[in-house]
Amino acid sequence: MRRSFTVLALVCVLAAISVGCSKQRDTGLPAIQPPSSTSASASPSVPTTPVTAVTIVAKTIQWDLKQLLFKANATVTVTVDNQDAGIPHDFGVYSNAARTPDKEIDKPATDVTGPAKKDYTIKPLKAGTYYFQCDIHPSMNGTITVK
Ligand SMILES: [Cu+2]
Repeated sequence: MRRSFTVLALVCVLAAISVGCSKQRDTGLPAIQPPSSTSASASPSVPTTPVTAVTIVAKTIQWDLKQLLFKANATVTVTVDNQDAGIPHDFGVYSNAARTPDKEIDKPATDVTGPAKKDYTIKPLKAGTYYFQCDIHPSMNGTITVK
């Protein structure tokens, strides 16, 4: 009698645990993901091949890429995929992070208000390290390596 009560109690505890688990799974909320920038999938954000065209996504006032690799002495098309509804972004290139006006190499003529895409044509750059940012949100910035 005592033994069966113990077994029954154990079954109840297990049932409670599994119900608790399934409740957690059924919240309808998306699973919590580790930040992509610090996860093991670092390879997409650190390019290894210089390109003449790249798409950069603006979402929640952040770029998805912090490092770009451009081909030297070639016109490069940067497609800004602005996924922030009602928020404008643009893409400016500077010689350094001080980004004072005289250091600006490629000033964007217009911005793009999301959700929408816009191509920015970057004039040929010599090999070296440059800086990019959204002029509207300077915290959206990163490094361009040209080689
Ligand atoms: Cu912006």
